[in-house]
Amino acid sequence: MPSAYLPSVCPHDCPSTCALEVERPSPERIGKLRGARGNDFTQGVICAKVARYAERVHHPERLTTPLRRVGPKGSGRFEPIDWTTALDTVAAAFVEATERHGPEAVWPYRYAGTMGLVQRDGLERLTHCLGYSRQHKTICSSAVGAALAAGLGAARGTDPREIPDSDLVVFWGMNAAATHVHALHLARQARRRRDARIVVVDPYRNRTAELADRHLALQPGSDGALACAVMHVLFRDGLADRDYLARYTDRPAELERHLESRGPEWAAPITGLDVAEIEAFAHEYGTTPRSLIRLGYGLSRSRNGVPNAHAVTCLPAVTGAWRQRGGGLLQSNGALYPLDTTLIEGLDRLDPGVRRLDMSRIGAVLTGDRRDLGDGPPVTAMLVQNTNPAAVAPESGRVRAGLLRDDLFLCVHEQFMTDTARYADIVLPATTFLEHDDLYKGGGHMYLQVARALIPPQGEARENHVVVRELAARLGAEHAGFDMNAWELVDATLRASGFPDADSVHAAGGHDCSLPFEQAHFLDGFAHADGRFRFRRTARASRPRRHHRRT
Ligand SMILES: Nc1nc2c(c(=O)[nH]1)N[C@H]1C(S)=C(S)[C@@H](COP(=O)(O)OP(=O)(O)OC[C@H]3O[C@@H](n4cnc5c(=O)[nH]c(N)nc54)[C@H](O)[C@@H]3O)O[C@H]1N2
Ligand SMILES: Nc1nc2c(c(=O)[nH]1)N[C@H]1C(S)=C(S)[C@@H](COP(=O)(O)OP(=O)(O)OC[C@H]3O[C@@H](n4cnc5c(=O)[nH]c(N)nc54)[C@H](O)[C@@H]3O)O[C@H]1N2
Ligand code: SF4
Ligand SMILES: [Mo]
Repeated sequence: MPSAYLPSVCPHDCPSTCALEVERPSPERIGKLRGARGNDFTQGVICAKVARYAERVHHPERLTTPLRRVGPKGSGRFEPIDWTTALDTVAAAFVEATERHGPEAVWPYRYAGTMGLVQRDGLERLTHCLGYSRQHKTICSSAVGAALAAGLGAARGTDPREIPDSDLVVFWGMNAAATHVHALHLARQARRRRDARIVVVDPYRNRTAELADRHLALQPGSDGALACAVMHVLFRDGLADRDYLARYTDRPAELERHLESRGPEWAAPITGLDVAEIEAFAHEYGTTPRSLIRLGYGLSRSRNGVPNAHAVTCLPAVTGAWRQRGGGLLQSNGALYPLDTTLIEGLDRLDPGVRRLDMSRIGAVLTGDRRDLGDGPPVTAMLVQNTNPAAVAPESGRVRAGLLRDDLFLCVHEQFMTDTARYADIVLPATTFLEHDDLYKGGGHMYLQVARALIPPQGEARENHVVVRELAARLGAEHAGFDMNAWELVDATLRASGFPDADSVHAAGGHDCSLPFEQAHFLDGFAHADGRFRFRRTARASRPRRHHRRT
């Protein structure tokens, strides 16, 4: 008898957030995974990595019991212990750090190993309830996020389901062939249907550039110069939509004057591109009404990522491509989901007076850099969930030096013995998304989705939410969020936010949060008080917002 396929949602930090169908050959085992055919964004497509996820879930190297370090730090020598002992040890270490240095000596550290809101963000609730050091989440998207806030006023844009109606798709700082296969899939539909052209703006000839019609291989960090030169040509050659500019933007005349001295000759030496290449691209962009920029995260990787990304977002405001179906820009649709996450994150207990440490500076923080610590205490205790900073955080030498500190207590909750887990004093085994319930926003699309556990936890693995609850109980943290299980939290969060309840969203295979065309394309105004796109970034808007969320 063929085994049934059950619904789930991919938890990876990927704009596709696929609706999945998961084969379950027996109640304990996962078989094949495929994209949900009924979902008009996923369209039955998933990446090779997740199609073979059974290999990860049932991998012989999965962590299956709590472990205690027995050798020197970083030696990788551990012995199995029971959960009660493990959690008691973590709680005792947090109490000791608090008694010695105050609660800011404890730094719960997390990122996006899972994008499920309950399992990803629940650690915030423990943090806020106990006054532990907060975390500034800078490692991925803060620069492009700030650029969207500055120009558009919100992190949202063209519905990606319009991509097949585009005549020109520009992948700008996004290697879609590897990182967002669905955007490429949709662009190829446009190519087949309408002869649409695909352009890639990327310093590197990546897989996406290989299959593009045009590849602008600019110098890293020079996107602002290219965007200025393109806009210069648009104004110069009558390709700017002056009616649109007057109606929808803040200071088009000032912008035009600013660009007078910033043409292709000016930009060529900065970007490393030929004048002719810039002219050709500017004309192609300016003469194709249905032009869509799919802006990726690549620009976020440089110090000047905010002005560069903001300059790119100015392009459709100059041509008025926002007026067109299949036109405009999409970086993230994170703002489509107006969720009240108070219960999950314990926002009602957030004290803005508690210090917030920059996650990308973990090496500096752990090696006692006063620029990060200020007058505050050192960090002497950590719980790491959903991230592997020893491998992914900048200045890895300093990160490792910090993690090796004898006076640092480190607990890592993981599915596998990662680089970071190897430095831990206590390692806790974590479930995968197929073993727990959660709620997911689609950053690159428009569906809010929920998923239920399909198999029991492997070995003694426990979900993040359970670990957070168990620690809360031991540390005396009280909050309604600790009294619910994950599904109850999902349900209560949906209800508090005015969405259908969790069972209904589950039964419907997701909830479409897309906006009508007029709103999605900002034809009713951009998301600033005056409704205008801002060419000028105000000092305030150019900084990441305090609670800016990545999606
Ligand atoms: N050199 C280099 N560094 C980079 C980048 C790069 O391209 N190159 N990219 C940067 C970017 S964009 C990002 S977003 C970061 C990403 O860096 P990380 O946040 O470290 O991302 P992941 O590797 O996706 O996830 C980290 C861990 O989470 C674990 N995990 C998954 N699900 C769960 C769960 O439910 N519970 C628990 N407890 N653990 C779970 C996984 O096993 C994995 O080891 O790296 C940044 N750093
Ligand atoms: N298979 C797979 N998919 C993933 C991930 C993964 O680890 N594996 N990670 C996920 C995560 S966390 C994220 S954030 C996304 C990121 O996915 P993308 O948005 O594609 O971002 P990156 O891969 O960081 O960089 C994209 C491209 O930007 C280019 N780039 C670098 N600097 C610049 C610049 O200054 N200007 C321009 N124009 N381009 C530049 C790089 O050469 C790269 O080809 O992918 C997600 N998808
Ligand atoms: S494409 Fe992205 S969201 Fe879809 S299955 Fe792969 S990692 Fe998950
Ligand atoms: Mo990322």
